[in-house]
Order: sequence, then structure tokens, then C-alpha cells
Amino acid sequence: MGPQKSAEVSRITEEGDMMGGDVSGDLIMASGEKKVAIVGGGLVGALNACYLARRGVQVHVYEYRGDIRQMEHVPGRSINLALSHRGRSALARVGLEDLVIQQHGIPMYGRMIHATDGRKKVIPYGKAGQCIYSVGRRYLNETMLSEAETHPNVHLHFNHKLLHSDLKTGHMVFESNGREVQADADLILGCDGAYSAVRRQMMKAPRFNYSQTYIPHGYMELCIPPTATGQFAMEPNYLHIWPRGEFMMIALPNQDRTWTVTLFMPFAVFDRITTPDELLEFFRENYRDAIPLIGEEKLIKDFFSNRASPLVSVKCSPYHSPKALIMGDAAHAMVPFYGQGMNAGFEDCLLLDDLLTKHDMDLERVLPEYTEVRNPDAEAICDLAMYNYVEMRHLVNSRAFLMRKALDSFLHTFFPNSWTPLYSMVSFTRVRYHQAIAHKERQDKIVFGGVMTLAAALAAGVAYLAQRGDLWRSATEVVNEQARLALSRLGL
Ligand code: FAD
Ligand code: EGO
Repeated sequence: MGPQKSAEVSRITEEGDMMGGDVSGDLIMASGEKKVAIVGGGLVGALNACYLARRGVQVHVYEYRGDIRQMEHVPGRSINLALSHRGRSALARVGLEDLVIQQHGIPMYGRMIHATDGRKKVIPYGKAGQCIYSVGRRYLNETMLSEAETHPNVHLHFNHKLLHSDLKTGHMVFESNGREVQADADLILGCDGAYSAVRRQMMKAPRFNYSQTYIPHGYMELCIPPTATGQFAMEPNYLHIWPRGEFMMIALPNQDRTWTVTLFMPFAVFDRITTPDELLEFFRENYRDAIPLIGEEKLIKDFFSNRASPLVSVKCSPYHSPKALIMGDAAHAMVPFYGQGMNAGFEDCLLLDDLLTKHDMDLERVLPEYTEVRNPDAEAICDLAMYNYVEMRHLVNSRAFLMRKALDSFLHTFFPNSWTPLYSMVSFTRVRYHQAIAHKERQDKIVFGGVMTLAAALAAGVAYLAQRGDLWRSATEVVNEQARLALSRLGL
């Protein structure tokens, strides 16, 4: 039996032990002899290991890569991410929130919008002090792996690539350093990312729904170094956005006072930029103020030594097989235009933990309920992310972007209890994603209703004034006067 960290955990395992004798279903993971295999030791797999460790089961994590804690350079995906309320809540339950937020995270209190002419404007997120955090992917992953490893019932197997699996028996075949390694588990948690091998196996089962979409945009990460005096080159406590319609660029701050800049563009546009001159020309036109921050030489060097990466959105269901469950990107990869992929994956871990408690680890109940509860929310956030991708491309300049966000925050300050921007509901609450969409649709109806009511009131007013001839005359005089003034201002 593994260590028991809290009263809550020991209660669960004790109940499990008591039940172990008289409940026959072998999918009840009552004792410490039961084995959970986590495929993938990325963000969601590592957090899941922390969660499962506390239940006293044997946890085996199989990760394709080597141990990132021993690596000098970690190849792969985005360097930093925006961590918001859902992700924080999930870290908090395993005692990691402070380590990540206080020791490492950089608060971002709003977006700083960069116009083409270099002017900048801030629009705060939600209420004063509300913020999201920029965190390093590597720091986060290493912190969770190290926490998981403090439990003697957790075993990390690096350089293990899942090749084959049988999701009915729990049998797995890995490739490790050129050798084939076999393993068995009572439960396989597929946390192996957007190109999941566990999901590929699930797809072979009948009645499995699957859809994937590659968007025309790819992304490339660039870097803004610290200034000569070692400071942040831009105001650090904001998420910087350069909205340019088809070309979007954002920057998030890092602990070492650098910025990770992410450029989103259609692959076709990336492909058109083939020489340093073309690149500088493109930046002068769209991101002039970023050139001195990155540095011309560094911009050229980084752009041409990098290549754009694709962005994929994946929806599927169900998430479970008799002995397996897919979580995180494996179940719901999304385009990154809401900053929620990791947050949603972390919230997955919270839900699984809740259901394991609710059903005393009876997997025959937990797994179907997990699919039933999570699927509508996962698909909702995939949709929201895709919707933002479409909407942000339509906001061709920073003015349009500012207007949209300013209207939302204006309504929020005047009606703090009845008007919550969708971005706030997604980022600062744990309102279920599909309910956040429903709430927004209700709000839109109210606003539309409000506009219509106002129009009706105006029409009624006009009709009333029309009846009272004298008032009508004075009213038309005022209108005429205003019209003359407006025309004279326009020089007509
Ligand atoms: P991954 O992090 O991909 O981990 C999967 C792991 O499984 C990897 O370690 C991999 O090596 C391993 N693996 C794969 N195949 C196998 C195999 N066959 N056998 C064994 N191991 C295997 N989310 C946010 O919340 N906020 C953001 O600001 C944000 N920004 C993003 C920006 C970009 C450009 C992108 C692309 C994504 C962003 N995301 C963001 C989303 C976030 O990166 C993902 O949602 C998150 O990484 C998902 O975690 P995961 O553990 O499910 O998958
Ligand atoms: C009108 C204006 C409608 C990720 C703006 C919708 C996303 C969308 C990629 C930001 C913030 C964390 C992000 C806002 C919108 C991260 C995010 C947003 C990007 C791009 C991102 C916002 C990493 C969309 N949050 N967000 O409201 O500030 O609004 F710009 Cl390209």
C-alpha cells in the first residue's frame, strides 16, 4: 500500500479495503496491488500520476521521451503557457499550486494590444487583480514529475514508446532503447497527447466517433531577449497581442526575463517568406515595434532556423474502453486560441479524481460516467477555441479588437453580477464549459432584447411627440441644429 498523504486519501483506501472482500467486479481498484499505467508523462500524465499516487495504487508512467529533468535542451512544443483558474484548481488539490504560482508564475493582469503604429493599450481581465499566469512548460512538467516521484508507489519509465495495446485486457507493448518491453495494467490512462497511440487503439472499436481538423494556420515561436540592463523589454505583467487579422502574434513573459513570441499565420504565408529581406519587409509592415525588441539579426536567424508547426483540433467519443481512458489532448486536442488546452486537461484530472471517490474506485461506473460528463464540456471548449480563431481573424486591426474587449469589460463593470464576459467565465471560474456557452447565448439575447426595447421606446417617444405638435417642432429643431453642426464639423 502506498503512502497516505491526507485524511481524505486514507478514508478512500480504507473503504476500498473493506469493500475488497465482498465485491467481485475486478475493476474495483481496492488494494495497492492494483496497477494503473499512465501512457505519456507530459503535462496531463504527470499530474495524473500525482493524483493516482495518493490513492495507494501502483502507478507506472511510460513516457516516450527521456527524463526532461536530466536534459539540457527539451525539443518540442510551446515554451510557456497561460495557466488560469481551472488549471490552478487542479494543481491545488495535489498541493502544487503554490510551487507553480508563487515560485514561478508571472501574473498577467490583462492584454496589452499593440497597434500597427506601435501604440499600445491595456484592457484588464475581469475584475481588478484578476489575472492569468505565464508558466514554463518545462518547469511545470518537472515539478509534477518530481512530486509524483516522492511517492514510493509511483514508477517512472522514460524512453518507453507505446507501440501496441489491448484495451480489453490491459496489455501493452513498448519500445525501449531498441528492445520490446511488455506490461499489464488494470487501467490504462492514455495521456499521450494530440497524436495519441492509446486513442489510435480505441478507434479500432466499433461505434467510436472521431473527427480531426488541421487549420490553415501554423505557429512559430520567436524570442525577445532581456534588455542590455537585464530587464524585461516590455511591460511584463500582460499578455501582449498584435491583432492583425490573418497574422496574429502574442508574447508571454518567462522567468529569465525573456519573452516567448508566438507568430500564427497560414502556412502559405510562412512559405512565401523565403529571404531575410522578405522577412524584414513583412515585420516592418505588420510588427514594426517588435523588430528592435527581437533584434534584426536574431529575428532572421531564429525565423529561418525554425519551421512552422501545425495546429490540430480533435474531437472523439467515448473516452473509455473496458480498461482504458484517454485524457488531455489525447481526448480533446484544440487550437490554442483560448489558452485552455492544458487547463482543460488539468480539469480532466480533477473530474477523474472526483468520480473515483464518488464510486469507490469502481471503474465500471467511473469510466462511462467520465465520458458522459466530460464529453459535452470538452467539445464545448474545442468549439470555443475554434470560434476564437475565426473571430480573431475577422478583427483585422487592433481598433476592432479593442472595441470588442472594451465593450465586454464596460458591461462587466456596470453590471458585475449579471454580465460576465465569456473569457472571464472560461478563465476565472469552473463553470462547465458547455454552460459557459449557454450563459453567453442568454446574455446575447438579453443585449439584443435590450437594444430592441430601446428602439421600441424611441419609436414610441417619437410617435408621442408627433402628436404634440409644439414638442415635435422643438424636437425637430434640436435635431436639425445637431445635423447642421455635424455637417459643419465635416466641412460641408
Ligand atoms: P502533451 O503535453 O503533448 O504530452 C503528451 C506526452 O505523451 C508527451 O510527453 C509525449 O512524449 C508522450 N507520448 C506521446 N506518444 C507516446 C507514446 N506512444 N508512448 C509514450 N509516450 C508518448 N494550453 C493552455 O492551457 N494554455 C496555453 O497558453 C496554451 N498555449 C498553447 C500554445 C501552443 C502553440 C500549443 C500548441 C498548445 C498550447 N496549449 C495551451 C495546449 C497545451 O499545450 C496542451 O493542451 C497540453 O500540453 C496537453 O497536455 P497532454 O499531457 O495531454 O499532452
Ligand atoms: C474578440 C476579441 C473576440 C492565444 C478577442 C475574441 C485568447 C483569446 C492565442 C491569445 C485571450 C491565453 C491567446 C483573449 C477575442 C492565451 C486569449 C482572447 C491570442 C492568441 C490566449 C483576450 C495564450 C479573443 N488567453 N488567450 O480576450 O485577451 O480573446 F491572441 Cl492568437
